[in-house]
Amino acid sequence: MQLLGSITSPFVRRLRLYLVDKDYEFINLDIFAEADRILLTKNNPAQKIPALIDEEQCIYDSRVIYRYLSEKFQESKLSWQQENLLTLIDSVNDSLVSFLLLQRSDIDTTQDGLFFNLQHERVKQVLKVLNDEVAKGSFSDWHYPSICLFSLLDWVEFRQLASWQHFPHLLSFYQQSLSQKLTQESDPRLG
Ligand SMILES: N[C@@H](CCC(=O)N[C@@H](CS)C(=O)NCC(=O)O)C(=O)O
Repeated sequence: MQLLGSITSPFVRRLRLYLVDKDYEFINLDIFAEADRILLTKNNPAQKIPALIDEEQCIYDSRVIYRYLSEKFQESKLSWQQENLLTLIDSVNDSLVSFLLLQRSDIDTTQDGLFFNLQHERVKQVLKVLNDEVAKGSFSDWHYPSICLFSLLDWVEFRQLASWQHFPHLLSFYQQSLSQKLTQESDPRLG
């Protein structure tokens, strides 16, 4: 199995953390460089990372890749509540990936405009809910939703796209997660 991705992507890191004890090859791409872009496009026409290659099978999108892998390893399915938590985490991730690309296109993401205001509102609202969910114990095990939440929080801090450190439960969850296997080695700051 090969996982196409990058060291900096939070969507890729979640799968690297999930696959910690599994046998696979991580292929680190620079998705904006021509040669790597050709490889990416060949394996995922949507031109996004991650993509997973398992013999003849190629799977796109971290959510679908997780489903594929958890079936392959015969693990139990996520509950609907956990699926909703993943949707919340992905919504913040997607908004902030858009912001990062806008910033790299020299667009001011702090401006007062519908698109920008909607993303800011979503990020604020969802982080608050995730903080409450940590307090309720929804992330007390190091399962896939926890891996995804940690990957998001660390990436947001690394890219300085929003602040979440004032949420006490998110902060203690983050600090505790740093002791999990591979979290240091998969640090996006190494990318
Ligand atoms: N829903 C996708 C999102 C993946 C995604 O947005 N990946 C980013 C890197 S963090 C990407 O490839 N962006 C390239 C682009 O938007 O052109 C997933 O969960 O895999």
